[in-house]
Amino acid sequence: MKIWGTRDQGNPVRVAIFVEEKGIDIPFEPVDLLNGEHKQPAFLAKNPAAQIPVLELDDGTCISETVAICRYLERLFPEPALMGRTPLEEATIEMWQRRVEFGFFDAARAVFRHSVPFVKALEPVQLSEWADLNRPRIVTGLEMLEPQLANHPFVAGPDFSIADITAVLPLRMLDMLGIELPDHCPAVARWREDVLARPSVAKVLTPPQTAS
Ligand SMILES: N[C@@H](CCC(=O)N[C@@H](CS)C(=O)NCC(=O)O)C(=O)O
Repeated sequence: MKIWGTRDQGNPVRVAIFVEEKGIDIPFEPVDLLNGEHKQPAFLAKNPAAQIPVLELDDGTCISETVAICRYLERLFPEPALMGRTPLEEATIEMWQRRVEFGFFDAARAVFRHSVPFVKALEPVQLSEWADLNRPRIVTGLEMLEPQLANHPFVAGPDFSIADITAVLPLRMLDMLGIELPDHCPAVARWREDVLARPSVAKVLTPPQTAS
C-alpha cells in the first residue's frame, strides 16, 4: 500500500495523522500539484477527480477521498478507534466530522484558495470577494463548536477522532489567514492547543530537523 500526496501538506495531512494515530507505517509518494502532475493521465487513472490523497493498494486498486481512505484503514486497523465503535458512536463522530468539514474546514479552504498568492497555480481565478465572504464563516464554524468543546475534551465527545483530525489544517491556518479566535470561544482555544500539541499532529506537521 502507498499514499499519493505530500504528508505535511493539504488533505494528505489528515490521512497522515490518522495513520500516525494507528501506529502503522504507510509510505507517502509526493505529487507535484503546482506543476500539474495530478492532471496528467498517469495520475488521472488513479483519481479522475485530480486530487490527492489517493490510497493505492498492492493490486493497483485506488481509493480517493480522505474520509473513504480513513474508513478503509479503520476497518483494517481498528485500534485505536477513530471513527467510533458502537452505532451511536459512529453516527455521532460522522455527524461532527461533517459539521467540521462542511463548516469550518470548507470556509478556511475557500479563504486559503482565494487569498493566498501561491495558490493561484491551483485556483487561477482567485475571487477576493469569495475569500472575504468566507472569513466570517470560519468564525461561525468555530462558534458552533464552542458549547460542545465546553463540555467535552474533543469535538465528538470523550475521545480524539477523525472529527478533530479534519480540524487540524484550518486550526493551523488561522494565523496565516488573519483570523483571530474569538474571545468568547475559550473552549475552542483550549482544544486548539491540545490538538496541535498532540504527538501525531506534531510529528506530521513539524519538519524533520536536518543536520547542516
Ligand atoms: N474531497 C477531497 C478533497 C481533496 C483535495 O482538495 N485535495 C487537494 C489538495 S489539498 C488537491 O488535490 N487539489 C488539486 C487542485 O486543486 O487542482 C478529499 O477529501 O480528499
